Amino acid sequence: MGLDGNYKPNRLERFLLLARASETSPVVVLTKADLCHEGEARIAQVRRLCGDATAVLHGDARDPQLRDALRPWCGEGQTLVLLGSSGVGKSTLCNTLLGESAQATGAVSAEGDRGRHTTTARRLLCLPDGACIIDTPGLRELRLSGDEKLGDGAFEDIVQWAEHCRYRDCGHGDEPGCAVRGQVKDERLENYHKLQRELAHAQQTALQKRAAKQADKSLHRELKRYYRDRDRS
Ligand SMILES: Nc1nc2c(ncn2[C@@H]2O[C@H](COP(=O)(O)OP(=O)(O)O)[C@@H](O)[C@H]2O)c(=O)[nH]1
Ligand SMILES: [Mg+2]
Ligand SMILES: [Zn+2]
Repeated sequence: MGLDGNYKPNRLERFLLLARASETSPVVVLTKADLCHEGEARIAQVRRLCGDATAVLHGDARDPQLRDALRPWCGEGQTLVLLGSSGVGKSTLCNTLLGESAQATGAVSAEGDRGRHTTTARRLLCLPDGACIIDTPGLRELRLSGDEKLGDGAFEDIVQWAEHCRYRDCGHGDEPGCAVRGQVKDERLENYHKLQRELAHAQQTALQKRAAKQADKSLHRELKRYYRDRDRS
């Protein structure tokens, strides 16, 4: 994620959930540190959000220092996949890790638009220290598959606080004795609820979705009949 205009903690929470559910170890790389004045505060926010188990690195994607910082993940037998919005510097980071310009970046060259090469497909590259890296085109959307666990990604703190709520099934809405509400920022709690709804939907089987849709339809028919009869009388 970029520390510039791309910065959005909600998106990161979603990415972390997906990474954990796929049993990969996420490493957060915050790029464009050179372009952001609020860098320090944002980095601290991301660290809090990720917890101690997830490495958070930051810097200029073109800077070899970032390659040194990523060295523990770049050895023989390791495979890396770059995930992030378009333009955050994935291909740039790839080049930095390669130490040569093997993957085109989005910089517009002197030839104008014809010189513009951005990533349109996934590419598997080999890094000097032996790891493989997959550069991907930016993701416009990331939908949960249903296998994710909310407590297993970016929301461990919420799950822990929830144990102190008065009610076991507390929804952390306006229930009395909720231990989560006072501890977690509103925006984060909202995103948690949003992802929770999305997850519940993704976990429905195709059959359940169809049944829910049928129930909606028949309710709709009932209503129509009701209004028609009422208007007649
Ligand atoms: N200033 C600055 N520019 C960056 C950084 N990372 C990437 N860029 C620039 O951002 C543009 C998009 O980078 P690119 O690697 O193609 O992004 P991708 O779509 O994620 O692969 C290019 O012009 C890069 O030179 C960074 O950390 N700092
Ligand atoms: Mg790219
Ligand atoms: Zn609660």
